[in-house]
Amino acid sequence: LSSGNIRRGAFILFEGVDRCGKSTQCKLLVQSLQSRGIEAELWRYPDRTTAIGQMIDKYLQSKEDMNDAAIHLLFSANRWEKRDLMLDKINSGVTLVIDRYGHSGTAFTAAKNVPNLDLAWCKSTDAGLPAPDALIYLQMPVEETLKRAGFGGERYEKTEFQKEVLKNYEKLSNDSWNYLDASKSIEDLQEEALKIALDAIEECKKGKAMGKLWD
Ligand code: ADP
Ligand code: FDM
Ligand code: MG
Repeated sequence: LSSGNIRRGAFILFEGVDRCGKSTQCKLLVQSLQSRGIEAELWRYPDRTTAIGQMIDKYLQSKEDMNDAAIHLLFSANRWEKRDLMLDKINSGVTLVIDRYGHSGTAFTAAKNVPNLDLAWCKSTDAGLPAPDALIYLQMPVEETLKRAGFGGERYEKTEFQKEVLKNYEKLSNDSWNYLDASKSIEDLQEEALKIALDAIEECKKGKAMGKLWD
Protein backbone atom coordinates (compact mmCIF):
# COMPACT_ATOMS: atom_id res chain seq x y z
CA LEU A 1 0.00 0.00 0.00
CA SER A 2 2.95 2.29 0.51
CA SER A 3 3.07 3.09 -3.19
CA GLY A 4 -0.63 3.47 -3.95
CA ASN A 5 -2.70 6.56 -3.36
CA ILE A 6 -5.53 4.72 -1.62
CA ARG A 7 -5.09 5.10 2.12
CA ARG A 8 -6.08 2.12 4.18
CA GLY A 9 -9.08 2.12 6.46
CA ALA A 10 -8.96 1.27 10.16
CA PHE A 11 -10.07 -1.76 12.13
CA ILE A 12 -12.09 -0.55 15.11
CA LEU A 13 -13.07 -3.25 17.59
CA PHE A 14 -15.65 -3.22 20.38
CA GLU A 15 -15.31 -5.73 23.20
CA GLY A 16 -16.89 -6.26 26.61
CA VAL A 17 -19.25 -8.55 28.49
CA ASP A 18 -22.79 -9.23 27.27
CA ARG A 19 -25.10 -6.21 27.35
CA CYS A 20 -22.35 -3.63 27.94
CA GLY A 21 -23.56 -1.89 24.76
CA LYS A 22 -21.24 -3.14 21.99
CA SER A 23 -23.86 -3.66 19.28
CA THR A 24 -25.51 -0.31 20.06
CA GLN A 25 -22.21 1.57 19.79
CA CYS A 26 -21.03 -0.29 16.67
CA LYS A 27 -24.17 0.66 14.79
CA LEU A 28 -24.01 4.31 15.88
CA LEU A 29 -20.32 4.57 15.07
CA VAL A 30 -20.79 3.27 11.53
CA GLN A 31 -23.62 5.77 11.03
CA SER A 32 -21.51 8.68 12.34
CA LEU A 33 -18.55 7.74 10.18
CA GLN A 34 -20.71 7.36 7.08
CA SER A 35 -22.40 10.70 7.74
CA ARG A 36 -18.91 12.24 7.69
CA GLY A 37 -18.24 10.72 4.29
CA ILE A 38 -15.97 8.00 5.69
CA GLU A 39 -16.46 4.58 4.11
CA ALA A 40 -17.33 2.23 6.96
CA GLU A 41 -18.89 -1.20 7.41
CA LEU A 42 -20.29 -3.01 10.43
CA TRP A 43 -18.97 -6.55 10.92
CA ARG A 44 -19.56 -8.96 13.78
CA TYR A 45 -18.14 -12.20 15.06
CA PRO A 46 -19.30 -14.84 15.01
CA ASP A 47 -20.37 -14.25 11.41
CA ARG A 48 -23.31 -16.63 11.48
CA THR A 49 -23.90 -16.46 7.71
CA THR A 50 -21.05 -18.79 6.64
CA ALA A 51 -21.16 -22.62 6.82
CA ILE A 52 -18.90 -22.50 9.89
CA GLY A 53 -21.01 -19.66 11.30
CA GLN A 54 -24.14 -21.77 11.00
CA MET A 55 -22.53 -24.51 13.08
CA ILE A 56 -21.58 -21.91 15.69
CA ASP A 57 -25.13 -20.54 15.66
CA LYS A 58 -26.58 -24.00 16.37
CA TYR A 59 -24.11 -24.42 19.22
CA LEU A 60 -24.94 -21.03 20.76
CA GLN A 61 -28.64 -21.76 20.53
CA SER A 62 -28.01 -25.13 22.22
CA LYS A 63 -29.44 -26.94 19.21
CA GLU A 64 -26.18 -28.86 19.04
CA ASP A 65 -23.47 -29.75 21.54
CA MET A 66 -19.80 -29.82 20.72
CA ASN A 67 -16.45 -30.56 22.27
CA ASP A 68 -15.07 -27.35 23.86
CA ALA A 69 -11.84 -27.38 21.87
CA ALA A 70 -13.71 -28.05 18.63
CA ILE A 71 -16.12 -25.14 19.06
CA HIS A 72 -13.24 -22.84 20.01
CA LEU A 73 -11.49 -23.81 16.77
CA LEU A 74 -14.67 -23.12 14.79
CA PHE A 75 -14.99 -19.61 16.29
CA SER A 76 -11.35 -19.05 15.36
CA ALA A 77 -11.80 -20.55 11.86
CA ASN A 78 -14.75 -18.19 11.40
CA ARG A 79 -12.27 -15.30 11.77
CA TRP A 80 -9.63 -16.93 9.55
CA GLU A 81 -12.17 -17.56 6.77
CA LYS A 82 -12.95 -13.83 6.70
CA ARG A 83 -9.31 -12.71 7.03
CA ASP A 84 -8.58 -12.09 3.35
CA LEU A 85 -11.79 -10.15 2.80
CA MET A 86 -11.06 -8.10 5.95
CA LEU A 87 -7.65 -7.12 4.62
CA ASP A 88 -8.98 -6.44 1.11
CA LYS A 89 -11.63 -4.10 2.52
CA ILE A 90 -9.23 -2.28 4.82
CA ASN A 91 -6.59 -1.96 2.13
CA SER A 92 -9.15 -0.50 -0.27
CA GLY A 93 -9.86 2.27 2.24
CA VAL A 94 -12.86 0.91 4.13
CA THR A 95 -12.98 1.23 7.91
CA LEU A 96 -14.36 -1.88 9.60
CA VAL A 97 -16.20 -1.49 12.88
CA ILE A 98 -16.29 -4.96 14.39
CA ASP A 99 -18.53 -6.29 17.17
CA ARG A 100 -16.37 -8.91 19.04
CA TYR A 101 -13.23 -10.70 17.79
CA GLY A 102 -10.53 -13.01 19.11
CA HIS A 103 -10.63 -11.30 22.50
CA SER A 104 -14.15 -12.69 22.95
CA GLY A 105 -12.91 -15.99 21.58
CA THR A 106 -10.27 -16.36 24.26
CA ALA A 107 -12.21 -14.76 27.13
CA PHE A 108 -15.21 -17.06 26.57
CA THR A 109 -13.50 -20.39 25.95
CA ALA A 110 -11.05 -19.89 28.82
CA ALA A 111 -14.02 -19.03 31.09
CA LYS A 112 -15.08 -22.68 30.84
CA ASN A 113 -12.03 -23.63 32.92
CA VAL A 114 -11.51 -26.81 30.92
CA PRO A 115 -8.08 -28.47 31.38
CA ASN A 116 -5.67 -27.51 28.55
CA LEU A 117 -7.95 -24.77 27.18
CA ASP A 118 -6.14 -22.04 29.08
CA LEU A 119 -5.61 -18.45 27.92
CA ALA A 120 -2.39 -19.30 26.08
CA TRP A 121 -3.97 -22.15 24.11
CA CYS A 122 -7.08 -20.10 23.35
CA LYS A 123 -4.99 -17.20 22.04
CA SER A 124 -2.74 -19.40 19.92
CA THR A 125 -5.42 -20.27 17.36
CA ASP A 126 -5.89 -16.58 16.49
CA ALA A 127 -2.22 -15.63 16.42
CA GLY A 128 -1.40 -13.82 13.17
CA LEU A 129 -4.90 -12.56 12.40
CA PRO A 130 -5.18 -8.81 11.68
CA ALA A 131 -5.06 -6.86 14.95
CA PRO A 132 -7.41 -3.96 15.68
CA ASP A 133 -6.09 -0.42 15.23
CA ALA A 134 -8.28 0.65 18.16
CA LEU A 135 -9.90 -1.61 20.72
CA ILE A 136 -12.77 0.03 22.59
CA TYR A 137 -13.54 -1.89 25.75
CA LEU A 138 -16.89 -1.06 27.31
CA GLN A 139 -16.28 -1.52 31.00
CA MET A 140 -19.18 -2.56 33.23
CA PRO A 141 -19.59 -4.92 36.20
CA VAL A 142 -21.73 -7.95 35.39
CA GLU A 143 -24.23 -6.94 38.12
CA GLU A 144 -24.90 -3.68 36.24
CA THR A 145 -25.46 -5.43 32.92
CA LEU A 146 -28.19 -7.53 34.54
CA LYS A 147 -30.33 -4.38 34.84
CA ARG A 148 -30.39 -4.08 31.05
CA ALA A 149 -32.70 -5.74 28.58
CA GLY A 150 -31.29 -8.11 26.04
CA PHE A 151 -30.22 -11.33 27.75
CA GLY A 152 -31.59 -14.03 25.51
CA GLY A 153 -31.49 -17.76 26.04
CA GLU A 154 -28.14 -18.41 24.40
CA ARG A 155 -25.58 -20.78 25.86
CA TYR A 156 -23.20 -18.29 27.49
CA GLU A 157 -25.82 -15.87 28.81
CA LYS A 158 -25.40 -16.87 32.47
CA THR A 159 -24.34 -14.53 35.25
CA GLU A 160 -21.59 -16.67 36.81
CA PHE A 161 -20.11 -17.46 33.41
CA GLN A 162 -20.08 -13.76 32.44
CA LYS A 163 -18.11 -13.02 35.62
CA GLU A 164 -15.44 -15.48 34.50
CA VAL A 165 -15.45 -13.88 31.06
CA LEU A 166 -14.89 -10.45 32.62
CA LYS A 167 -11.91 -11.75 34.63
CA ASN A 168 -10.39 -13.07 31.40
CA TYR A 169 -10.85 -9.75 29.60
CA GLU A 170 -8.92 -8.19 32.48
CA LYS A 171 -6.12 -10.73 32.03
CA LEU A 172 -5.96 -9.99 28.29
CA SER A 173 -6.10 -6.21 28.65
CA ASN A 174 -3.14 -3.92 28.08
CA ASP A 175 -2.33 -0.22 27.83
CA SER A 176 -3.33 -0.03 24.19
CA TRP A 177 -7.01 -0.65 25.01
CA ASN A 178 -9.42 2.28 25.25
CA TYR A 179 -11.57 1.81 28.34
CA LEU A 180 -14.96 3.51 28.31
CA ASP A 181 -17.32 3.62 31.26
CA ALA A 182 -20.26 1.69 29.78
CA SER A 183 -22.69 3.14 32.36
CA LYS A 184 -22.56 6.52 30.60
CA SER A 185 -25.34 7.55 28.25
CA ILE A 186 -25.45 6.09 24.75
CA GLU A 187 -24.82 9.60 23.36
CA ASP A 188 -21.77 10.31 25.57
CA LEU A 189 -20.27 6.94 24.73
CA GLN A 190 -20.87 7.52 21.05
CA GLU A 191 -19.00 10.81 21.22
CA GLU A 192 -16.02 9.17 22.98
CA ALA A 193 -15.98 6.21 20.60
CA LEU A 194 -16.15 8.52 17.57
CA LYS A 195 -13.13 10.46 18.76
CA ILE A 196 -11.12 7.25 19.25
CA ALA A 197 -12.17 5.98 15.83
CA LEU A 198 -11.35 9.25 14.03
CA ASP A 199 -7.88 9.29 15.63
CA ALA A 200 -7.26 5.70 14.53
CA ILE A 201 -8.51 6.44 10.99
CA GLU A 202 -6.15 9.42 10.82
CA GLU A 203 -3.16 7.30 11.91
CA CYS A 204 -4.00 4.65 9.32
CA LYS A 205 -4.26 7.31 6.62
CA LYS A 206 -0.78 8.45 7.57
CA GLY A 207 0.52 4.96 6.82
CA LYS A 208 0.36 3.09 10.13
CA ALA A 209 1.05 -0.62 9.42
CA MET A 210 -1.56 -3.24 10.22
CA GLY A 211 -0.67 -5.23 13.34
CA LYS A 212 -1.10 -8.93 14.06
CA LEU A 213 -2.78 -10.71 16.95
CA TRP A 214 -1.22 -11.33 19.56
CA ASP A 215 2.08 -9.57 18.82
P1 ADP B 1 -24.15 -5.92 23.72
O1 ADP B 1 -24.11 -5.91 22.23
O2 ADP B 1 -22.85 -5.51 24.35
O3 ADP B 1 -24.65 -7.19 24.30
P2 ADP B 1 -26.35 -4.04 23.39
O4 ADP B 1 -25.81 -2.93 22.56
O5 ADP B 1 -27.19 -5.06 22.70
O6 ADP B 1 -25.16 -4.77 24.18
O7 ADP B 1 -27.14 -3.39 24.59
C1 ADP B 1 -27.80 -4.18 25.58
C2 ADP B 1 -29.03 -3.43 26.09
O8 ADP B 1 -28.63 -2.26 26.80
C3 ADP B 1 -29.96 -2.95 24.98
O9 ADP B 1 -31.29 -3.03 25.47
C4 ADP B 1 -29.53 -1.50 24.78
O10 ADP B 1 -30.57 -0.70 24.29
C5 ADP B 1 -29.15 -1.08 26.18
N1 ADP B 1 -28.05 -0.09 26.22
C6 ADP B 1 -26.98 -0.04 25.42
N2 ADP B 1 -26.17 0.98 25.76
C7 ADP B 1 -26.73 1.59 26.82
C8 ADP B 1 -26.37 2.72 27.63
N3 ADP B 1 -25.24 3.40 27.43
N4 ADP B 1 -27.19 3.05 28.64
C9 ADP B 1 -28.32 2.36 28.86
N5 ADP B 1 -28.73 1.30 28.14
C10 ADP B 1 -27.95 0.90 27.12
N1 FDM C 1 -18.23 -15.92 21.37
C1 FDM C 1 -17.98 -15.02 20.41
C2 FDM C 1 -17.33 -16.95 21.65
O1 FDM C 1 -17.56 -17.77 22.54
N2 FDM C 1 -16.18 -17.04 20.93
C3 FDM C 1 -15.88 -16.14 19.94
O2 FDM C 1 -14.82 -16.25 19.29
C4 FDM C 1 -16.82 -15.09 19.67
C5 FDM C 1 -16.53 -14.10 18.59
O3 FDM C 1 -20.58 -15.99 21.16
F1 FDM C 1 -21.70 -15.38 23.91
C6 FDM C 1 -19.51 -15.87 22.10
C7 FDM C 1 -19.77 -14.60 22.83
C8 FDM C 1 -21.29 -14.57 22.88
C9 FDM C 1 -21.70 -15.22 21.58
O4 FDM C 1 -23.09 -13.44 20.96
C10 FDM C 1 -22.07 -14.23 20.50
P1 FDM C 1 -23.51 -12.07 20.24
O5 FDM C 1 -24.75 -11.67 21.00
O6 FDM C 1 -23.80 -12.43 18.81
O7 FDM C 1 -22.41 -11.09 20.38
MG1 MG D 1 -24.43 -7.52 20.90
